Amino acid sequence: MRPTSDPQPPVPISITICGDGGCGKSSITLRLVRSQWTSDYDPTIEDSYSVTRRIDGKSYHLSLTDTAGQEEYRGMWASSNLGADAFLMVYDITSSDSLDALSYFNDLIDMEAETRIDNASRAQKAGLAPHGHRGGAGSGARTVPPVKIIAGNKCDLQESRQVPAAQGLDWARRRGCGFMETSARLEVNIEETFALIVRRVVEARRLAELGVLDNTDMDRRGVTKPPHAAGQRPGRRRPRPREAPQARRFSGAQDRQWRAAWSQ
Ligand SMILES: Nc1nc2c(ncn2[C@@H]2O[C@H](COP(=O)(O)OP(=O)(O)OP(=O)(O)O)[C@@H](O)[C@H]2O)c(=O)[nH]1
Ligand SMILES: [Mg+2]
Repeated sequence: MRPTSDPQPPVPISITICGDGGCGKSSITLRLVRSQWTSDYDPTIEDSYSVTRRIDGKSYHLSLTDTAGQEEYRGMWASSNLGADAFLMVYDITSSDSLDALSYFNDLIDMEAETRIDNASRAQKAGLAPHGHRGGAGSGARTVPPVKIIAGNKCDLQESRQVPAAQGLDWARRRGCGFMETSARLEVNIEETFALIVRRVVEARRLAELGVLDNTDMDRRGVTKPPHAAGQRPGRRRPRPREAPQARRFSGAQDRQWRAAWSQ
């Protein structure tokens, strides 16, 4: 019997998609999962999807959680959402407020990253193997820092743009995030954004396997690095999440020309 071309089961990766109401989280997700587009807006409470993709010769099983952006549904934002391997933080390039709203999620994710680094450090001291995505040895606590990618969505609406690409990129870099501009409507950088996420998760896991907990290169490459990793002592200094932003509603999509999408 000939061996099958890909005997390995797909590598699981979990991704939480977050951001302000109406910025396009569901539209990006449905583009990826079902190649679907609608200009209707139906606010999400929480939806889960899974999809398999082949990237760099390997299969990945992506479990996606599309979360609520509208404030009235944010109570549903379960702590389990914070257990993801990666976070896609979406804003709308036609709304500066939607970029500001990402600070709330970024603070939550950085707290989670801090916890994972503490777990990894404890596991290392106890001589346990790093884990966090395959149910490895030890206490079961997650130890691989989460990957953060920012998507400036609706880049087809150039005439209504409020956030220049350079501003989005700068915001992302300052917080150790990767950056892409996307359009769910015109299907710009959708696959590319998820491929970037997969590559960064693979890299984060590789570094964790090597026992790299505190690495400036990790930060530059868009892997979350909480404050104390820069050399300050941890001291459990947890940033207080800012107040959740006001819920906003968007009308349907308007057709606009888009120029070249920006990615780093
Ligand atoms: N022009 C344009 N419109 C978009 C794009 N992505 C989403 N929209 C529109 O923006 C509106 C909101 O999109 P959703 O995907 O539902 O937004 P959401 O972030 O999931 O919103 P919540 O579930 O409330 O958090 C809808 O009318 C979409 O059609 C895009 O890339 N371009
Ligand atoms: Mg939604």
